[in-house]
Amino acid sequence: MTKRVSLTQYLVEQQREHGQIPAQLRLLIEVVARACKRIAISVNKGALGEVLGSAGSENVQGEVQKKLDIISNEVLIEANEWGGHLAAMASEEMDSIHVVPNRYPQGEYLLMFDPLDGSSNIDVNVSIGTIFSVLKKPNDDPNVIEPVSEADFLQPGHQQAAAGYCVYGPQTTLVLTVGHGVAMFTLDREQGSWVLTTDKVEIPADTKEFAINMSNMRHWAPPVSRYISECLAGKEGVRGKDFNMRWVASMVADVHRIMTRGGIFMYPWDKREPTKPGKLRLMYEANPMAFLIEQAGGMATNGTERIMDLPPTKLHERVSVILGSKNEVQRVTDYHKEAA
Ligand code: AHM
Ligand code: MG
Repeated sequence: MTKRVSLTQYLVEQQREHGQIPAQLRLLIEVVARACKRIAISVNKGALGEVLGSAGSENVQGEVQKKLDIISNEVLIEANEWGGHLAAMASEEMDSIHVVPNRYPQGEYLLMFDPLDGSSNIDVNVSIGTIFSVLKKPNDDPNVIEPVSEADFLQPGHQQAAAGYCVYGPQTTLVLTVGHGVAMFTLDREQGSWVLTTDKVEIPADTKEFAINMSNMRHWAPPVSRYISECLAGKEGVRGKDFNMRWVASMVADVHRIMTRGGIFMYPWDKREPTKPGKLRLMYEANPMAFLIEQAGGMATNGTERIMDLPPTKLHERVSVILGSKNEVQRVTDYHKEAA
């Protein structure tokens, strides 16, 4: 029988090999992974756990919150606030940052999350997920402990210490990077443990599969329309090959497919909301996914710039997202540059 490697063992070995996973970061990742197990239990119960449907409230972006959005947010906060590894948290579902209460020790990390991505898929029993990103609290003077503020979170994605997502689908899978490649862990439900099932994930540079919400076609910018129409033209067109389309409408599930077999995912800026840079959130969705995608050999841009180099100006900032197989993302990015 092959030896099973647990999440803890993987992290310990990463630390030995690269010496860059401080104990606090290891603890943080394990706590997030444990919270994801609890969220998975609620997701699996569905109607039996009375967790489906709307909570009757709206988040800061004016989106209707589902019961599971709120439950997942609370699970992540409760699990993380007492361990001493965090200074503060920020979530897609909260207006402002949640500073670790005084009764607990303050750690040096900042955690950001989209507690339950793909909310529109909750009630229809389609894959959903949790996305998270970890930054270090900036500290100019090690002798002075500054109170944590929202400005501490506004760091570009390339400064992330770790990022990951958990997909609640037919299997519950945790996908993680601490900056040395990407690893996937599958939840063994009987044992309650995360088992390493794929190490060193590699996204093929070429693909014949794209993911975009086609119903927005009439609103797209010309470079996006150009790219997709060339894909749709198939073998007879300039690309000379047939493309397939897949769209789950849960970013986690769409990105997970790309992590598994390649592809390109786009949620580009469109004319519906001309003044907003895009729909997806930079801090909770785009940056962590961009970090994972790049660590697996892929590419992530907003059409013109690398997502992880964008300087955030506010917590709930939105961004245009194009990510996945390198050669395709490069092509769409080139189309944007040519059109500029
Ligand atoms: P959410 O965080 O409220 O669930 O919104 C994000 C989701 C993404 O997972 C997905 O890519 C996108 O919204 C789908 O949006 P739409 O169906 O409006 O095109
Ligand atoms: Mg989301």
